[in-house]
Amino acid sequence: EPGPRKVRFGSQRLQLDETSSTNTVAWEMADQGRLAEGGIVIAARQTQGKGRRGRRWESPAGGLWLSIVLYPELQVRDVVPLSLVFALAVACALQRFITAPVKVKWPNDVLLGGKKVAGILLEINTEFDMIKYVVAGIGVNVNLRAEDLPAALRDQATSLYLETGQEFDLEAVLSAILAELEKAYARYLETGFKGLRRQFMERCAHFGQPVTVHTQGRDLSGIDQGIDDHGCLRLKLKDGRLVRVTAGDVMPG
Ligand code: BTX
Repeated sequence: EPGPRKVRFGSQRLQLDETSSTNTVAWEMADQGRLAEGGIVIAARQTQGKGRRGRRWESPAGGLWLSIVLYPELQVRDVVPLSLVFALAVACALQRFITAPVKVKWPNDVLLGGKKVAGILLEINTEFDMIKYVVAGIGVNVNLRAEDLPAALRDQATSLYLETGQEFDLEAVLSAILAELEKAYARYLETGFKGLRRQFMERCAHFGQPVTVHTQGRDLSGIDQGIDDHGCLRLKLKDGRLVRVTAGDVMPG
């Protein structure tokens, strides 16, 4: 049968107790050809968990901290929207466990009660515009207690435990996440962002609301108009102009 090959997520698994960053470990393994496509590196704790733009990601025990390696036959510009595709998949997976709505915030966050419960960090290794591999890092605050997070983060970060008062089985949450990621990835390879757009629109955090987007060193304020077929954020500026943003940080207001 021709058509896109199906990648199994979690086909290979390296389980670590503590590491600097699962993205760093997965990157090195992929470089050495030691991680099959869909293979994961997962750690109970990270000492140097990474967010985007050199930011830190708090990764104490009680969360899911994992990285998946992929070898997509795609252009770099078509790989970038994967952070949103994966955020959506994680949101769908978490929704299986809780009733409160799980939202997605462009381009890579998963929100619960308006606070960040999970994040995606996509790192792409390219050579002359060709993709060698992609490492998709996924962090989910599952059973974190308030005291597991620095005080400064408590009004913007949450966990499944903090929102529900319940503890969740990490392996069960992990299987749900891997299943949803696998499904979303296959769908994306088949249809591009188009096939996922509706699902995203149903889960997006700030649609129709005023937001400020920090992008390329400046702030753009306007109304969130959702995303286009390429996964770009559409923003209607105060002067009525419609702009598309490919990367940035969104804040409400
Ligand atoms: P981001 O740059 O969108 O978000 C980072 C920001 O989120 C931080 O600056 C801080 O304000 C806040 N933050 C830090 N830690 C947490 C937390 N545990 N929960 C909620 N908010 C937090 C998001 O980057 C991408 C995160 C990916 C993390 C995974 S974990 C496995 C893999 N390995 C690795 O080093 N990173 C990825």
